[in-house]
Amino acid sequence: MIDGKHRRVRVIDSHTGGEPTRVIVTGGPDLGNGPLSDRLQRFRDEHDAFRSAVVNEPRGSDVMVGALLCEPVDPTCAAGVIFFNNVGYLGMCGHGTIGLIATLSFMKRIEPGEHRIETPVGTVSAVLHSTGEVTVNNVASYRLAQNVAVDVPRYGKVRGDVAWGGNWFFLVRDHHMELSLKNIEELTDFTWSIRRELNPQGITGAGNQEIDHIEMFAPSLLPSVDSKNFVLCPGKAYDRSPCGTGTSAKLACLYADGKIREGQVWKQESIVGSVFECSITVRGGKVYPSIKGAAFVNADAELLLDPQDPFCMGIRL
Ligand code: PYC
Repeated sequence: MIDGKHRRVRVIDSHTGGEPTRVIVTGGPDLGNGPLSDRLQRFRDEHDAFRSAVVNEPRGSDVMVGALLCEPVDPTCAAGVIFFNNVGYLGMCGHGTIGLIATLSFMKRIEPGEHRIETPVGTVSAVLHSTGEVTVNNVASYRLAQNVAVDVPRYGKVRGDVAWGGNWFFLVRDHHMELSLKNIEELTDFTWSIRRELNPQGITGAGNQEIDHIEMFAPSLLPSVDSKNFVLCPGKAYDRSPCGTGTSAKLACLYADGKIREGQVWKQESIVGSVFECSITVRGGKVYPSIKGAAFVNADAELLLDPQDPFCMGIRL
């Protein structure tokens, strides 16, 4: 909606385990009604400034993940969604899907039960529980390469697995760092240094796709929680949640190593102490992770885009 001076964009903000999601309810770009992957391409090619306006400073922050609510192609789906961040677009987003479902419930568009959601990388389903928690049944996840070595300046050879969980991840195999908030700068420097070396050293996801998320693990100190992680996102912000797609990639690796069986619960703690409860099902030889967490709506607002504002479309990175 445009009021003469401002373009108005209705957003609903939430956070999932500390990681924010900003759902664009109205006022977003018209991307047509083709498949979500085509609409993502159009978003990227024709409306990238809108992405920056919503999630970058001064309205947003490096950690904000945007979610453009779309009409689904398949009428049996509750919604379509395109996720984006401070530097680009995400195939899928686990914490963001939990945030989206909590938002649709807040808007009274859905009731507890199972809902299908279209994303650019395929249709996922999500169960809204009567407690308000959400279980996301993610896309098939898999390990592409095991024990890959990358030479990292100042750190030497680092080994890890390359896996898909809806985004591409490099899962660091061994390190000697403590995963705690007081070490954020060191953890960011280490993982960013790895990230910068992957492409130049020919380490990519399938079809040469860039690996844009780096993940580290350590034992959790919380009772009955299996693991704690640190996840570096594409724009150098770290995920405050345990990262739904990153945990999916981890589950695929655990299954490939025979360390988790179908139905077994795996609890993943984030660097800020939030926890996702996860499991896998195996169908047709493929691993399908389920990620359970909770999101809290914390704003229902209108963004005002003033064409006279020199930073109207955000400070672009
Ligand atoms: O939860 O999948 C996720 C995610 C990806 C990037 C930030 N969160």
